[in-house]
Amino acid sequence: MIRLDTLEKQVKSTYLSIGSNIGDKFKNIERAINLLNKNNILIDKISSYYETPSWPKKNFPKFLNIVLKIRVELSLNDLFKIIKKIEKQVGRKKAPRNYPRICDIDIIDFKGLCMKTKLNNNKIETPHPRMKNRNFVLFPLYEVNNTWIHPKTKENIHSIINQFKNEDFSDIKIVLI
Ligand code: PH2
Ligand code: MG
Ligand code: MG
Repeated sequence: MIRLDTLEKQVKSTYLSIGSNIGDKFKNIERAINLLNKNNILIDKISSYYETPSWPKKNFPKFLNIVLKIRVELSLNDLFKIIKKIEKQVGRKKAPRNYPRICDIDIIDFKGLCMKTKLNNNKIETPHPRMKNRNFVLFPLYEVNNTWIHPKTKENIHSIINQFKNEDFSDIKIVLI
């Protein structure tokens, strides 16, 4: 007999990063989670809330970041569309790259696949091309799956985190809500 958990494992997990550094950052992230739920996105795990300086401009307000482990049967483009809709619903406005934002949702890993697509003016790439040196992605990702493997480089999450500088460890704090 096929056990149900064996079947479920066949739907490979997807990982999202949510960040906010304007207003009530915790509430903004909570709203994004509620809206993902309303869009039938199944959330398996939610990491702790992590506070880090804004990268690359440390003089911008600090970020609150989390990672979600989710399961979706959507295509990458359809997931991207839902995410963009939710960012707007939470209140995101157009701003230059890396500027403060109410809600940013990034696809970190889509079902362990390596893909590049374009939707309107947006380039979509998975795994996220700049994730490897971001402590605010890797630490919460480690918390939701400590056996995660980078789909492109095949490195495990331990060796990626081991390449971090001292600053990457001292700059990040878990925020108790
Ligand atoms: N997101 C960015 C740019 N810089 N810095 C932190 N700490 N957290 C983020 O989520 C973040 C950032 C672009 O989306
Ligand atoms: Mg981002
Ligand atoms: Mg983004």
